[in-house]
This record gives sequence, C-alpha cells and structure tokens, in this order.
Amino acid sequence: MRISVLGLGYIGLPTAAMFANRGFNVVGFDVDPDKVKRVNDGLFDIEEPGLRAFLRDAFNTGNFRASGELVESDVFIICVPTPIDKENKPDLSCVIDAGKRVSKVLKKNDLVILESTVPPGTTENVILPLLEKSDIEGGEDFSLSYCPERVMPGKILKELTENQRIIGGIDKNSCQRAKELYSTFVEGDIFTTDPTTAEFSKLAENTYRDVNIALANEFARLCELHRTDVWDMRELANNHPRVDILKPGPGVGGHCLPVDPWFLVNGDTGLINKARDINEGMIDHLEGLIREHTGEGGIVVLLGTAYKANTEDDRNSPSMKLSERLDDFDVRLHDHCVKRHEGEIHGVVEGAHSVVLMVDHNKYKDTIKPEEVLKLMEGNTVIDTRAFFDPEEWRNAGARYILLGSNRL
Ligand code: SAJ
Repeated sequence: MRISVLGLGYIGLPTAAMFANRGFNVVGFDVDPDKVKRVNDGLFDIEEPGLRAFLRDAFNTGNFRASGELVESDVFIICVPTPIDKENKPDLSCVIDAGKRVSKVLKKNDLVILESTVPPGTTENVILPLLEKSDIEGGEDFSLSYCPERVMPGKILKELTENQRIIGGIDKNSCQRAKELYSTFVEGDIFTTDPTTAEFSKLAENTYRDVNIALANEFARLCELHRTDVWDMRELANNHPRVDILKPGPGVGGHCLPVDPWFLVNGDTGLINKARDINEGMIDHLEGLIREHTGEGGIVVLLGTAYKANTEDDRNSPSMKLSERLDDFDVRLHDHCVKRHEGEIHGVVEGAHSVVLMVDHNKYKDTIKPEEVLKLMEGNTVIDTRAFFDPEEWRNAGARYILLGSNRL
C-alpha cells in the first residue's frame, strides 16, 4: 500500500516516518524543493527529540523518500499549515492547494485524510467538493476522513503513538478504513464520528485551555487591584474538589493555543474572542510594569524566549512580542533551551536595570543565584511572571522583587 503524506513539517514528517517504519511504502510530498532535498539528505530544521534517528530508520527500511511530485497512491494524508491572517481569519490556501493536487491523481477506492487544524465544516464543504469529479463520488468511490493531530512539540513521537485519536469520516467506511490505518501504530483509543464533530473537538480542546488560562490571567490582574496574591489565592481555591484554576503568566504562546480559538470565533465577540484579548493583553500589562520599574532606556533582561518551560520552541513566544514593544530600551534575551539566545547568564545580567523571568525553565533554578545576579546588575528590579523564584531570597539579597498577580500591602 502506498501512502503519500502532503506537507513535511512538524506533523507530516514524523507521521510519514512512522508509517514507513511500520512497513508502508511512503512518499513525503512537499511544495518546497529545498525541503524535499534536505529531508532526502537527512537534514531538516525541526528540533524534536528522537526524530533524526527515527527518520534515519525510515530511510533504512527503503520504504521512504521525499518528493516534489505527488504520485498516485492508495492513501493521501494532508498535513499542511493553516495559519491565521492579520485579521485573525483562517487562511486555508495550503489546504485547498493540497486538495486540488490530490484531486488530480485521485482514483477509485483511495482514502484521503485531512490532519491540518481547520474550521468546522472544512472537510465536507471545502475538501470533499475539490475531490469529487463527474465520475468519482465521495463515500461511493473514495473515502474521506478528518483525523486531527493532537501532539505536543517535544513529545511528538511519544504522543503520536500513545495519544487517543479522533476520526471523523464522511461515512462508515471512511471511518473504518482510517481507523484500521491508524491502528497500525496508535496505542491509545480511536474514536469515530462525523468530520465536523472531529474538527470542532480539536478546536474545542485548545480553546478550552486558552479560555481557562484567560480566567487565571484575569484573576491575576484583579488580585493586583485588590492588593492580594493570585498564587496563594489559586492554591486555596484549588483545594475545592471541582476547581482547577490554571496558572497566570505573560501570555499564551506556541503554534496552537494563540491560533486555534480564532477558527471558532467566526466574527463574533463572545467569550472565546474575549479570552484571546485577555491573554494577548498580558503583554500590555507586563510592558506597563517594566516601564514603571525601569529607568528610561535602561537595560532589560528577558529570561526565557521559548513559548513555555523546558522547550526550545519559540513560536509566538510572549518574550519575542514583549521585546518588540520595548524598542526604546536595551533589551537582552536569554534562554538556555533556544540556541540563538543561549549564553552565560552572568554576562547577560551585567549592568541590567531589570531582570524579568518569562519562562520557568528548570535550568534557571540552578543558574540564577539572587546575590550573584544582583551584584552584577546596575538596578535591582526583578519581575517574576511565573511565581518561580523565592521572593524572600530575592528581597533579603536587596532586590525590588515584583510578582505578577501579587500586590500585597
Ligand atoms: N500556559 C499558561 N498557564 C497555564 C498553562 C499554560 O500561561 O496554566 C501557557 C504556556 O506557558 C504556553 C501556552 O499556555 O505559553 C501553551 O502551552 P500549553 O502547554 O497549554 O499548550 P501547547 O500549545 O504546548 O499544546 C496544546 C495542547 N492542548 C491542550 O492541552 C488542550 C496539546 O495537547 C495539543 O496537541 C497542542 O496544543 C496542539 O498541537 O494543538
């Protein structure tokens, strides 16, 4: 059985390698000739634990190659990007392009699977009409399913096999065929439904998290106003058996949470839209705190440029947005995990007026010592956005320690 995977990115590449390693004949298709060449040379830009060796295994089976030409196959899996435009509207151009390409080589009995995150209704209203021709009808002559990817960067290979999967087929046979295919490597449960429910559930998962983080961020700002501490309050409230308040912070980064909720918003200004505003607004709030506590044009160090703890992924990271805002300051970026921001911590904090902890990487626990850092700094402002440091330790060492979401008298 030949499988073509369209899009050799974060999801397509590991998925293609996975099927090749399970004995399928796999062609990884990409529109970018440079990417095709690099993958065939075993070179690619994704920093994902284990992926390099996994891809090498795939090549060694003799079952895998990358290509700039989409050839006839039995299965097509579409894993192309679906970004949002400047107005936060979904940009489906890559998905549409992929659908058109598949349509040119589609034949009877093929199975088409869409994995890209899309607005509800896309599989049935956009992809299906692109694939149907006068002599070939969806369900009757070919199968079509929506199977969202749900893996987390840094754990892709583990989560590809261990996570549960949702399959939304346009008919029973489409569900069954996709389920059989994924069962060759998925160890978690596989649930079947219709395409729109599957599309919606993927968006609902990430929107649920974004809205809950927005509530935590709203609490943080209210606690500052009421001169109390969100972190203590949260711990107390979370003792309730049915309450689980998430952690506030400098905003929500990554490639999923700041994007996926917009696929549901669809022009309205309700809760989901508001939550996005609150999370994005944390950057304004933090900018205000930094401006208030750092002298004009001073040196500001942002510790952590990844989008969250212990990852090297810096897509949509709050630190990158914040550094653009502070262009009238001398901003220094540091991150143990992000290659271009690595460096010796003492050199980075030397002469700084403010140090802002943006990401709670474990490594900062061992490398940041309050007395040593304060001795090197010009000012003494330390802003902690994650309740990561020990306030007493910093204050005893002479810091003006400011904790996001806390403003006790
Ligand atoms: N964050 C907070 N407070 C919290 C938790 C997270 O501010 O209490 C921030 C993080 O610092 C980060 C952002 O939210 O900036 C996103 O981090 P995350 O761990 O919540 O989510 P992602 O984007 O790494 O992965 C999510 C996951 N979805 C859910 O947990 C519902 C993952 O399972 C999905 O596979 C992934 O999106 C995806 O690709 O859709």
